[in-house]
Amino acid sequence: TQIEQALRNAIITDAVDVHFQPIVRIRDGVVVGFEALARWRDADLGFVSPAVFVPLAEERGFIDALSDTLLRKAAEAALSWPRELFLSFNLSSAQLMDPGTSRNILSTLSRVGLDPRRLELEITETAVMTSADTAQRIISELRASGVRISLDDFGTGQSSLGRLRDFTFDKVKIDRAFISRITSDRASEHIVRAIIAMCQGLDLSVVAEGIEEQADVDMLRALGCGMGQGYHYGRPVDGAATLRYLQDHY
Ligand code: G
Ligand code: G
Ligand code: MN
Ligand code: NA
Repeated sequence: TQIEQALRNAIITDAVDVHFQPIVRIRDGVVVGFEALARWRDADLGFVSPAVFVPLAEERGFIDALSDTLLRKAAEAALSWPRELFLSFNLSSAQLMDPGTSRNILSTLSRVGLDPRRLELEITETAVMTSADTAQRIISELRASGVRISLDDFGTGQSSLGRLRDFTFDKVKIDRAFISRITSDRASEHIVRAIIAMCQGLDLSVVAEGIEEQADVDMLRALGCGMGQGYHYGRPVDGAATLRYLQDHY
């Protein structure tokens, strides 16, 4: 298809870009890391969402090439940051079915020169479920090298709680569906409260996604949530704007 050919071409010509969104310590608003988010604008197609082109690359079998180039760019950017903030990078489900993934990631990091302890990989419940044994092996190999693993979009997948028992994660990212209603809907507030308490008991870090208002911050601070992310703190922006953001924020 046209879009597939354009995407393959964009990978070869290094035209797929990475933006970064701040992740902040809620207690004091200090920036602790950034999530890398793929961005692609094609001359003919215009902006294409990663929600479209990532699944396409998975389906057509070139997600490794796409992810390699994105991780390389993201890791290079992370090296230019003035502090040793962590880099959070999304892994797709197809990558968790491929036994070569851990080696690919570690070799990209080593080529760029980014310490694996600065990398966090975001995976979803659906992804770990589809190929549990392979996923578990990939996760173990990466964690053994110091890479941390985040469970993304937490609360929206299937059998979330069992995943926390069976797999080894470092962090949980509470899906923004809960955060967007946290000040208006008592059920969402109770669910978020329970997730935070559970994470404390399991010794997992927790990030609230989709924070858009100061009222959300106030509530999450009262609930003892460690980290937050969302438009309230900053939208995803390109590498240069990320450096400027870091000059203006702690
Ligand atoms: O930033 P945005 O809302 O457009 O992202 C849409 C979806 O694409 C999100 O689910 C996000 O996790 C995913 N995504 C963004 N960048 C990457 C990437 O580099 N790799 C993978 N696998 N998914 C990504
Ligand atoms: O699936 P994942 O959580 O990786 O997707 C992250 C996506 O959420 C990014 O595409 C980003 O653009 C989007 N996002 C980040 N912060 C906010 C926010 O505060 N509100 C909304 N609606 N979307 C957000
Ligand atoms: Mn994510
Ligand atoms: Na998420």
